[in-house]
Amino acid sequence: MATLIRGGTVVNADRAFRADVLCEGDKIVAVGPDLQAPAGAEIIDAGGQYVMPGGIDPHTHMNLPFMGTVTQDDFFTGTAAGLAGGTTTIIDFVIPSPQQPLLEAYHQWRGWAEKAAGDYTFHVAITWWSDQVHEDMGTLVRNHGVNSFKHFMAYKNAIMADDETLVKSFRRALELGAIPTVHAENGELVYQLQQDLLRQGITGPRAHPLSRPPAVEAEAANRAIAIANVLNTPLYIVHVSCKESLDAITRARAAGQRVYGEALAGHLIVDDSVYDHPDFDFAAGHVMSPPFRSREHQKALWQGLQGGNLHTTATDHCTFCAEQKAAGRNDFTKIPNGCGGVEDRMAVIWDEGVNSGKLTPSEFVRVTSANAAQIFNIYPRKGLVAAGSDADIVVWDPEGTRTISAKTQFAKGGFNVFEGRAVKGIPSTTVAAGKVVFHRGELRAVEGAGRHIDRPAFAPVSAR
Ligand code: URQ
Ligand code: ZN
Ligand code: ZN
Repeated sequence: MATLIRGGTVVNADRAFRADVLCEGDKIVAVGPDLQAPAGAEIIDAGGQYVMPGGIDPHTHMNLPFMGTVTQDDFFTGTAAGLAGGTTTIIDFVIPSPQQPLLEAYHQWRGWAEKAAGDYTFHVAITWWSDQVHEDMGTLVRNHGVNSFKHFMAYKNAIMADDETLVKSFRRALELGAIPTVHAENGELVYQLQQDLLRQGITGPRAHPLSRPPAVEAEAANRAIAIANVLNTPLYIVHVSCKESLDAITRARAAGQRVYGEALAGHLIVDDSVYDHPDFDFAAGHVMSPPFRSREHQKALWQGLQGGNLHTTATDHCTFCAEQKAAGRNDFTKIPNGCGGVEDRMAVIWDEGVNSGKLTPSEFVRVTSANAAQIFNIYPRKGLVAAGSDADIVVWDPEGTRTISAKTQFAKGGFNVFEGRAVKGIPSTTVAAGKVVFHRGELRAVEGAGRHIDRPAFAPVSAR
């Protein structure tokens, strides 16, 4: 089975150039001018379009059991929605319950992911600590292609990692050549501010951002950076939402520390005025953590991407429907935290980033695909259009337009934080593992076609 993508401009993180792309099986076999199509090949006309590496979303939660319920998108519907938006690989999360053996949780998630339509791989969360957790981290790195371990510094009385767990886990990650990642919010401060607000009778979605101000995120970002610095580990901070956290990353990087930052498409576009909306479903639909911030923070995050202090864009795709969000109608702390975005990430970042001149097409590829591939050690298999790389490609029509709406999306949950946004620049075709899985609005995702992607450990470095 061959696919020839003809007449386009290939855009990689380093350069853009006119070339055809020939895929055979699940690999790119040739990139160059005037390639000939083998008999029976599917031909994609990419004239006037960009041919880019398939998007990598390094932060999703398909089929997540959370806050007493389970997300609307499972691994099939979530990855299929990603394919429709040009994202061909997701990095999801195994999140063991406290005291749950890591390997038991890992195999549970692997089972759920077998229905995926696109490629996937997992960060594993460290939500508790024991000698067995220490051992299991080694097994996951050596035998299961895990090279990143997540730590929730928020969600007290649930999955929050305290400082002892952070220090022991970061140290273990270093021994194993794996990278620690964090959800940086001070869970104790969130909890106390939540109780304060409830005591004052402030129970609606508007209280959500009041219980998690930027300073609560920045404290945790600074603390994680300090721990990583003392232990000499790299650090990846997920969903950096505010200027204060970005400034902490910028300071650390300027001092030579290896810290990476992730920005969510939602946090780059949506501001906290959504919480003022009188309709509960609308405001609750935007409840996620960290919350959407006031407008100056979006400006700072874009500058972070432009300046190289934020490295990847993600979505934290974690969809709940209105009925599920209504669990918190009388108590905002019970609104399941999470929003969608896996289907729209690339289009909104192109529309807001490239069309405005903030990002070049190559910088767009860097922050939607190549950087995530390099940071999590699957480059150049992923994140590059070149012979030998996986045939994961998005043909991007810079003149194409669409209006984003929950009414027309493939993702589940019936809500979209980008509702009504007209975007210019959209995928015309997505190729995953060499097969056309999306073409001009027609989704051809196949349940179970996605593969688990092993991510090798980095060369272990000596602890200080
Ligand atoms: O915190 C996360 O990343 C997960 C639980 C999704 N929910 C959210 O509000 N971000
Ligand atoms: Zn998080
Ligand atoms: Zn998340």
